[in-house]
Amino acid sequence: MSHELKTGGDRGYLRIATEEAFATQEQIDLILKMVKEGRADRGTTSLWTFYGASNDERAQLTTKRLLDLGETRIADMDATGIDIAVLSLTSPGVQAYDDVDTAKRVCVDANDILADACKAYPTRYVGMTSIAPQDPEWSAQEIRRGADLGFRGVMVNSHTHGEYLDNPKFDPIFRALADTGQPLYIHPSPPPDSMIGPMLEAGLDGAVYGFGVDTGLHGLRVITSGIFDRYPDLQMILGHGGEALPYWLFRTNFMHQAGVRSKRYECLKPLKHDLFHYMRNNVIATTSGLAWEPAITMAMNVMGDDRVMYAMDYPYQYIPDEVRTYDNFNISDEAKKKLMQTNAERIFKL
Ligand code: 1DF
Ligand code: MN
Repeated sequence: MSHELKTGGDRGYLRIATEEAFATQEQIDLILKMVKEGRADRGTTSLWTFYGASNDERAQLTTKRLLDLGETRIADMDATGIDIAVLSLTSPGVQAYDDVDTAKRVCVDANDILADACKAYPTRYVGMTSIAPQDPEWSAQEIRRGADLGFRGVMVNSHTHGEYLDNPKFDPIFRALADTGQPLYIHPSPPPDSMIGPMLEAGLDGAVYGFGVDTGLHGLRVITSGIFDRYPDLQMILGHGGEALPYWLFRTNFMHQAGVRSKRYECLKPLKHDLFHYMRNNVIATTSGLAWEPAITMAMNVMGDDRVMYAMDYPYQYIPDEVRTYDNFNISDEAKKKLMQTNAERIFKL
C-alpha cells in the first residue's frame, strides 16, 4: 500500500515536527492539586481531570508519553519517521497557577529539564522556552536565559487567567522576543471562565473546538492591537492550521477595516497594513492535528508556502502513520520540503 517510514531524509526531506509536547511531574501534580482544592479555572479542571486523573486508556497513555523525554519518545519518533521534534511544555504550562512564585519555580525546572534533554539528544530535539506571563518582567529574563540555554522559540499557552498578550503589561515579553530574535508560539489552552460556559455545556471546550476559538482570538488580538507595527520582524506561530485565521481572512480583514473606519470601538486603531500583510509577514501556521490536504494547501495559498510548517502534536494526536499522508500530498517537491523541513529550519534558526 505505501512506503516504509524512515528518518534520515530518504524522501528528499527531513521531517521536523514543531508542536510536540512534554510535561513535568511537578507541573501535573500542582495542576491536580489546584483542581482538587477547587482553585483551578473550569477549563483546566475539565482538561486535567481527564488527562491526569481518569481511567481512560488514551488519557493515561498520553500522560505517560508526555512525561518521557528519553528513549521511548525517540523510539516513537524513529518508528513514525520524525527526524526532529521541537518541544514545549504542555498546555496550560504554568499559566493556570494562582501562586506566581510557584509558577516561576515550576517553569524554571521545566526549562532546565528540557535543556538537559536537548543536550542528551542534540540531533533530535529542539526546545522552546516556557514562561510565566503572570510576571512579565521575569518572563522577559527567562526568555533571555532560554536563548542562552539554546532554545529557539518561546511557548505561551494562550491566555493567562483570562488576559491576552496584547495587554500592554506584557510588552516586556515582546521586547525580549525582539531582542533575542526568537519566534513566539501561541498554543491553545482551555478557554477562560469568561468564555467557556456554553462550550462546556456541549462538551466542546477542548481540542475539539474551544481551544481553536480562544487561540484564534488570541492571535487576532495580537495582530489588531498593532504589535507587529511595533515589532515588524517578530514571528508568531499558530498551530492547527493557523487556528482558522487563514480560512476567515478575507472577511476578518474586510470587517476589521470597516470597523476601524467607523470608529465604532475606541480600542480598534488603524494599523500600518491590512491583515493580509501580517498573515504573510508575521504569522506562521503549523499543521498540528490537521493532517488534511485541503486545509493545508488553503493555508499555503493564503499565507505563502514559506509560512506553513509540519507538526504532529505528539502525544495528543499521535497517529503512527501520519507522515505518510504528508509524503503523499499532491504538491510540488519544493513545497513539500519547505513544509516538512526548511521552513522550520528558517524560523527556528536550526
Ligand atoms: C489536547 C490537545 C491537549 C492539544 C493539549 O494539551 C494539547 C487534547 C493539554 O486533545 O486534549 O496541546 N493540542 O495541541 O491539540
Ligand atoms: Mn498541541
